[in-house]
Amino acid sequence: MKGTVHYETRGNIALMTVDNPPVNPLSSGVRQGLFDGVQTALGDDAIEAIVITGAGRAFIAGADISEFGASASEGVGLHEALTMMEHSTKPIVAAINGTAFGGGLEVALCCDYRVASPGAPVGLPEVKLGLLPGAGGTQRLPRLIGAEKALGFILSGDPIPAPQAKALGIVDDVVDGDIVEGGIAFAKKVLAEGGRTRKIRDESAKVEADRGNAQIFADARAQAARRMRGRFAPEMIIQCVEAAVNEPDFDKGMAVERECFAKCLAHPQRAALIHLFFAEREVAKIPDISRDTPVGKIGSAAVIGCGTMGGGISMSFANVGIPVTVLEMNPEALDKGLGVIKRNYDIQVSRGRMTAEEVDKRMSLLTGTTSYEDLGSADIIVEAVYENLDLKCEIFGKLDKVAKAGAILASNTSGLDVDKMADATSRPEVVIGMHFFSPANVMRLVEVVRGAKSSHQTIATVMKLGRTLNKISVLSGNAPGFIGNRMLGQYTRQAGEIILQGATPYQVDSVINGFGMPMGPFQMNDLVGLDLGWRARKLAGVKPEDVPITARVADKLCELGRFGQKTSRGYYIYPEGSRAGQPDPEVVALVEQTSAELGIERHKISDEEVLKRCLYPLINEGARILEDGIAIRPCDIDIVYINGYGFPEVTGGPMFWADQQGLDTVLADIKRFGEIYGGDAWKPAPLLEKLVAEGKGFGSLQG
Ligand code: 3H9
Repeated sequence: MKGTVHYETRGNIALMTVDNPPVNPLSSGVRQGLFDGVQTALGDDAIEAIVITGAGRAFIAGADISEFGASASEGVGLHEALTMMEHSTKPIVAAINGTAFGGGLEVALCCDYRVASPGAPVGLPEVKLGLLPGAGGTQRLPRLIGAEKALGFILSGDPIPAPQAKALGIVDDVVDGDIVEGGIAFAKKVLAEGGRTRKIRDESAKVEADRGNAQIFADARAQAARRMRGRFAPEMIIQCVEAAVNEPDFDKGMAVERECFAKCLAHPQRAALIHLFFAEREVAKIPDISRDTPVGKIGSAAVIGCGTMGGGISMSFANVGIPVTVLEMNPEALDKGLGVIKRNYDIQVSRGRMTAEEVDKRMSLLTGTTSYEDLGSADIIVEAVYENLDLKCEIFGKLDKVAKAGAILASNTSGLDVDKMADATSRPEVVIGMHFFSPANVMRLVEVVRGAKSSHQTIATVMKLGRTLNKISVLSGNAPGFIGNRMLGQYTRQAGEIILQGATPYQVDSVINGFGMPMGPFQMNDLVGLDLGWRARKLAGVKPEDVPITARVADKLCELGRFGQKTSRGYYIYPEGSRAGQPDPEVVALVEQTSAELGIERHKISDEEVLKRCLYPLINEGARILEDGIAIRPCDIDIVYINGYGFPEVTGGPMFWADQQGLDTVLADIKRFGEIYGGDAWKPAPLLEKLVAEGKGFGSLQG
């Protein structure tokens, strides 16, 4: 059995300490320990009250998530343990020493009283895992604090600190100092006042006051539709709280909760979101780099370039209190770049997300310079100039001359060869790629690109730095496009082909939006700017007949001055000040004309085909990326695609989604499209064929 609960007596008090490192989830041994401990205390006449606390940094982090979807677990169930507690005739005090999440808070709600350390966060984050509080939380919390507050708390899934939980009525007291002593003192006070138990299940005043108030639930549904579009769990949560309010019999409400919990448990979103929970933690683990590899301290940073990317990266450092020196080519560019940063912060102030003082503090961490000599004291220097390998190599040569010994030299490249940059220095072991995503101060993903000679310490330091910057770092091998952009290339090429063969850009985008991605490929092109590729082709002297056919429409739009959002016209028309584009019949005519020029006969393409043709090449390329060792595990690809490219969270990422579709059906479609359309995208990756032949999925490669 996993985990345990220590039982000891302190005079007339039984002290039970949950012990299941590192965060005390409710694994089999903990459930059994809770059941046995309360039973023992009830059978011991010398014991008058019980205190339950947690060992280490958590009280209880919730149910053991790794058990969901697994085969039936051993020992007593959580409900049995909670029933034992709830029927205790001796008062139980939860002494919440640290994190009390999900089932952990529900254990506390089964206790008669709750006291907490000031720093202990409490929350019901189940909704984030596609679940609902299924150990009575949806029934007990409304009885304790009323339906409206309970719904807000459960639907947000966000934890709150103990003092706020006290103000809401979730905990009875916040205790400074030793929480176990505080819990025991509270228990003694209860005993001194007559030893009354207090069962939340028997309290009905709050839910009776809410009974018949349909508005509470209408508001909750409207909020869920706005903030959690397409999610299954919120509606289940609302139905449970409705039952708590409208069903006077507590046990009948519990039955509704059980039914709704089972539906969530069986839903593919639950499996996907729990996959993501573990994946986010897994990507931090690098098989050949031990967890105790020493990491360097990053107390200061420098960023080369203060354009869109450089500015966002500089903000990311300043946001977490790391001073950063920003280098630009001349004072005008520097002023412009710093001005944009200030304006971005001011927008946050106008939206009430930041105070003017905080802006001043962050701006004071930014120092502008035009001299490389000023970068000598930085612990890390991030180069963020535009994508040109020669220029980047030249910059790395300069950095080699000024950077202090041990400083990390990173390139914010989206796909160029990091080893070439390392070769431009005398210290390739400290050179690494840090591919931020735009806007860099907002987007969570950083692809950390491992050069052939990047040292373990450099990699470990930069992976950790990502976490410090409140981002998620995924390690990629050094190959063109790394993980994300290599896959994106296949996706955008398909989208380009599909419109020439018969779909419109608007059909493609709408199918991708319907799948849950915030932007389709053409909306994304309009945002990024169609002129980037067009200009690059012109500079390189590419002849019109040599332009890839999938770029022909974009180039024609550029010839018309339609560069995308920046010119209010691209694939879409953007009315003054709007980012929501409107379809344009002229663009459809242009696409049709291009098909005719290329001799491509247009035909109707179904939405289903559009979706498969956009997404399956991602999976096929993902398999190749795994074969090539560019991504460590399938889940690394899932994290990249969700956090960098807007793949919907509820799918678990492209590789997890592929497993859920069935790799055999994915492969069959890839082969079918290959017969019809040909091309590299439809040559099945050997790994995909191997997995299908073995009857396995990408999940089998997780290790
Ligand atoms: C629930 O309770 C359902 C009930 O309502 C109904 C039941 C019927 N289970 O995050 P960390 C592992 S649903 C199993 O790096 P931190 C984690 O994988 C649950 N394992 O630490 C990692 O393993 P490894 C509702 C868990 O300090 C290690 O512990 N509860 C669980 O940054 C350390 O985790 C939640 O959703 C778990 N519940 O953050 C809480 N939790 O070292 C989920 C963690 O091998 N957990 N692990 O990679 C968290 O939010 C954070 O882990 C926490 C600690 C804030 C607790």
